[in-house]
Amino acid sequence: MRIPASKFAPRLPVAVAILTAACGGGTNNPPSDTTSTATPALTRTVVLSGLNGPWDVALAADGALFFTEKCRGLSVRQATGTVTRLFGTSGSALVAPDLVCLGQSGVHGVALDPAFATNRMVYVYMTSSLSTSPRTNRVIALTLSADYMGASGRTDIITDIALKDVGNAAGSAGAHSGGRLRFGPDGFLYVTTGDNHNAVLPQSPTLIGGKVLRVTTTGAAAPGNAAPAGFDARIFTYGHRNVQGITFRPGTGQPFVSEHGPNHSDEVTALVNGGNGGWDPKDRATLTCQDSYCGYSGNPTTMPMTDVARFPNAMPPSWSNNALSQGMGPAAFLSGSQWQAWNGRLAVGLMAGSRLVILELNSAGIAAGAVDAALPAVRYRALTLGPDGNLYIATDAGEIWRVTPSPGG
Ligand SMILES: [Ca+2]
Repeated sequence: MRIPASKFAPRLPVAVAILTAACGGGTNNPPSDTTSTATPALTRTVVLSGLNGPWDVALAADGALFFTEKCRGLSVRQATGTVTRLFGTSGSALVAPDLVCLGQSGVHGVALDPAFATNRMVYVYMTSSLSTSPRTNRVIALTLSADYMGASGRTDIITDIALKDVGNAAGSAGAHSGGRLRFGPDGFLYVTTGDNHNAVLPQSPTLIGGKVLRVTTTGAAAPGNAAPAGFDARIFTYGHRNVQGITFRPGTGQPFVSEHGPNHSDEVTALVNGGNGGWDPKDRATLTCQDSYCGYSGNPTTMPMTDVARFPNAMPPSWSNNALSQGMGPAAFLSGSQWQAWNGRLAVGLMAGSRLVILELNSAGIAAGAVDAALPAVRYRALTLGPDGNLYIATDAGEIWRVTPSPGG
């Protein structure tokens, strides 16, 4: 079902061009493309189709497109069109016998090392059976061959991200594993995790589910993480439910995350180092909870995604999908003058909502407007801005698109 954006947020006011046509020298600066008030036209190209649950996309500067499939592994499509299965199930260049595909869980995020062009390092987030009772989610580093045909040197740099190994009254096994990987402009790897329908995780100082981690390329805590004393040093922010997207605001570098709400209140949040997202689904006397998990038992007042009654200093949402949860998925900032009025805006994919929302943020990072992009109604699973300035999108229908902006929308 496609629901108009106006049901959830006010449409953007019509932008008014106030720049003069000619500046005539003096101290005036000529208008730059970044001040364009035109909405871009979007050209959508299907790059790959027939995929089995594509989950994330990463682009190399030479045009190579990496993608994960949840139950299959990591593959690459070279700029020539050649597709190679690099890591995962049988048939991959490097087989991972420990790959677990379980409900929502499996092979999730992929990120290329900032020095990929020279070191060929790639990172993937994968559910693994190498740890047992329970199994876990891991972040795995791989080295690719120069010709993109082989992978080697597997190193599991994080091994202890919680997995919902067994189903319970709150839902099926494999639920809420988070799993997006992105390098920040600071050069560190950000890893998003989920609450596993385990009420203890989000506010736990030592268990790393329901968190955003910030680590080095060896999985060690990045310097400067500012979670409270006693917290695992890898934790950047905590108190999250199931973070599906992370992206960095152009100009400031501030990370923004997108996460599912329960049956209300999907949220986008501007992260503050050491901050609490305010999700705490532990038992509450006023609610009837299932298996000690109260996440589905309340409403925006009794079980808020950001509980400022319990955590007055919790990070406020930049945008809340109001009364409903539409399965908020990935997020990516649009950047570059080719995006015209959307340069610097935040694209957010909704899965059940089947729409791509473009958020205008004010200087404090709070949404000032939201419009739907003119794209098909599908489940938006992954968003990545490529080095070519185009937006790459993976859908649950098994496709990867390249969306190119051009004048005249
Ligand atoms: Ca929150």
